[in-house]
Amino acid sequence: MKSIRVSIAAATLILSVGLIAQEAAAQCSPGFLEICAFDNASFTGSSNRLTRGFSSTAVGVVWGAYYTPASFPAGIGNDMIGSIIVGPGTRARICKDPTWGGSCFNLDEGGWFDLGGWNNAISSIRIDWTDQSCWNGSSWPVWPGEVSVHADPNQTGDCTTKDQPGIEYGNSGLIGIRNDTMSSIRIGDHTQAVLCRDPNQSGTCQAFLNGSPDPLNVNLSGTRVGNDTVTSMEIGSAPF
Ligand SMILES: [Ca+2]
Ligand SMILES: [Ca+2]
Ligand SMILES: [Ca+2]
Repeated sequence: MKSIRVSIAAATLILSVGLIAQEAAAQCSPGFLEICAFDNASFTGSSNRLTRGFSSTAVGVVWGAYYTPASFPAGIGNDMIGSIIVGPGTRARICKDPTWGGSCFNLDEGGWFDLGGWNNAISSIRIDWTDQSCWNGSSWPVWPGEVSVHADPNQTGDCTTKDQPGIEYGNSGLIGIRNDTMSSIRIGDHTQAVLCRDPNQSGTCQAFLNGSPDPLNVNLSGTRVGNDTVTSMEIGSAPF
């Protein structure tokens, strides 16, 4: 098994390859769609799993969006995490402030990350997965009932894929990218995305319908809902 250990300093990344005894003894080992977060550096101290599959929020279960420390699992507190292991097929984004604010950093699959200068700072965590990820450019698969959202035009910049039809993503925390930054989306086939400027599906809203058998790329600049305005969204089969 190959493992990649990364130390995050203020502006530097140090990578080395190989398992050491300490890593092999880590008390938490993440599976697919999971990460393990540890209180201390070097994968020690109290720990718990954060998963793409489930994360409870104030409004129910929204997958992979730990946008506030209140949604972190037991044993994981605000400004507490010292190291993280990312499971296979999984990616994560860590931010120093809640709701994807402050400095953020992307963690790739299978990595062992000592947070270094980011120790005791993390306040929001997003879990993505690799085979459905928008991180690698504009040709990733987006399936029916899924919409990827992007901070920059032409399906670039920070992004995540939303895949819970009928769930009201009522704020930017639940959507998974910083508020009022959405500039483009990619809609799965026979899928609809309703985007709104204000929280909880209010304010100016616009439905984007993809009735074709292929994913549809949309830039929000020039649309009625507009660029860098979206704060809430809902997805469903087209039309709904
Ligand atoms: Ca913080
Ligand atoms: Ca933007
Ligand atoms: Ca807004």
